[in-house]
Amino acid sequence: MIKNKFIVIEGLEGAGKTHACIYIKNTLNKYNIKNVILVRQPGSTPIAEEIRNLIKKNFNTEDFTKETELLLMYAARIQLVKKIIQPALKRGMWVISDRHDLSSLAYQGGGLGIQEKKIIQLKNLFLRGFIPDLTIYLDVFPKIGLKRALNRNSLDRIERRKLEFFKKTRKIYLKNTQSDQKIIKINANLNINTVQKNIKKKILNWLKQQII
Ligand code: Z5A
Repeated sequence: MIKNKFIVIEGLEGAGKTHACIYIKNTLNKYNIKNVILVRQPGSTPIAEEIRNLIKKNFNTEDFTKETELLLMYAARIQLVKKIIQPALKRGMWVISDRHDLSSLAYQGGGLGIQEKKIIQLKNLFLRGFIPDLTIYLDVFPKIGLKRALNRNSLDRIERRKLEFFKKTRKIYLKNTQSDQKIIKINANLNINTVQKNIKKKILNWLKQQII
């Protein structure tokens, strides 16, 4: 038997997170874990989706301060955690989230330069000890990820930032994912079939360790 879990997928745009979330859900289903919900951050509740639209919107007359951007990310996160994720976990559901708090450390910390300790204070204040059971970090070079994102749609406000922003973001992802036992790093520069094969191998191995 395996207790239900909270799994997070992290990475830059175009890393393949959305694909990975669906792929992991299907893999769990095949192993008879059927009670799985997918969420995304920011978003996945009516209020958090409104915040998402606001964050992604290009304003011609005014830009967000970096602090506003961080607080909006956290507002959406808390809304989702309290309204959907924690109640679902309590009901015995598995939850897979496309992004979580590592995104704020990487984007608003690494990319925008907000001090890490301030972001961690925010995390401790509102998320307290609530942490994912497993995080899969899909590591992609910014140039490759942005090219994939650009092939798919027009760029939103954050995606329009310079390559340097995403290099700094990736640097912090790499720093924060290197020595945590609950984080698995996958090379997402490879073709999608190889990435999926590697995700499956890691997930199945991890599941074996979760049997109680
Ligand atoms: N953000 C933040 O700043 N701080 C925070 O705390 C949080 C978020 C939570 C969310 O936008 C934005 O919010 C995001 C970070 C910021 N902004 N940026 N920039 P989003 O949800 O719209 O964007 P995203 O999270 O970056 O997702 P994405 O662009 O949709 O990328 P993805 O989910 O990682 O990739 P995908 O949709 O699975 O695949 C993208 C395309 O690449 C698609 O055409 C695939 O077929 C292709 N793909 C995927 N994998 C491969 C491989 N391996 N090879 C070739 N092609 C591939």
